Amino acid sequence: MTGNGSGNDGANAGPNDRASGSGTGNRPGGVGRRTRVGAAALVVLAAVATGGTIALTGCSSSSDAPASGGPAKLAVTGAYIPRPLLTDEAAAYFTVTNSGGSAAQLTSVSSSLAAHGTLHTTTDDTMRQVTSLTVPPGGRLTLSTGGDHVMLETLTHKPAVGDKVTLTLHFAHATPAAMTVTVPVRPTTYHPGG
Ligand SMILES: [Cu+2]
Repeated sequence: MTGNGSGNDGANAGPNDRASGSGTGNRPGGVGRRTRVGAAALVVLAAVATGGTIALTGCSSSSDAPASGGPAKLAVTGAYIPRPLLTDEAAAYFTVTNSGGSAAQLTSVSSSLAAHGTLHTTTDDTMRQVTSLTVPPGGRLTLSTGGDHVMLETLTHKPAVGDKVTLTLHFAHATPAAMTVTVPVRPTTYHPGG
């Protein structure tokens, strides 16, 4: 930019505008009332124009977000406890199905049969305690012999085949957060469907 005079318009207009606005102080009351009516009419027109704009905006902003992320919806099936050979611990197996849209975690299991329960995975025939097991959305968590399982420790008594044992499963990211199931004690060598 070189100072060739084209930027002078704004600088010259400022003082003139301020001078022309100085005569508004001595307006009679009647004129003021007429001015308010005119202003009200302008407000109505503005509202109509604005309303049309809002309606158009509303139509164009509709979106079809994917229906993912619904809550986890869990069901427990096929639970059983093989009759333990030892008196101090037993295993528990079951399947948790998740028909919802979000993952949930099995975080602990408590039982009328044991002082406490722990969650284990099995890798290369080695059990490892874990703090949670995931139930994937639209999928299932299967606890079975040689795989993921619950260990019930410090048994209150040694159960017999045919006994019923209460298990309460505690979940994170699921409603309800706990589910109680009645579980049969099966023969030690029992396998589901076999
Ligand atoms: Cu174990």
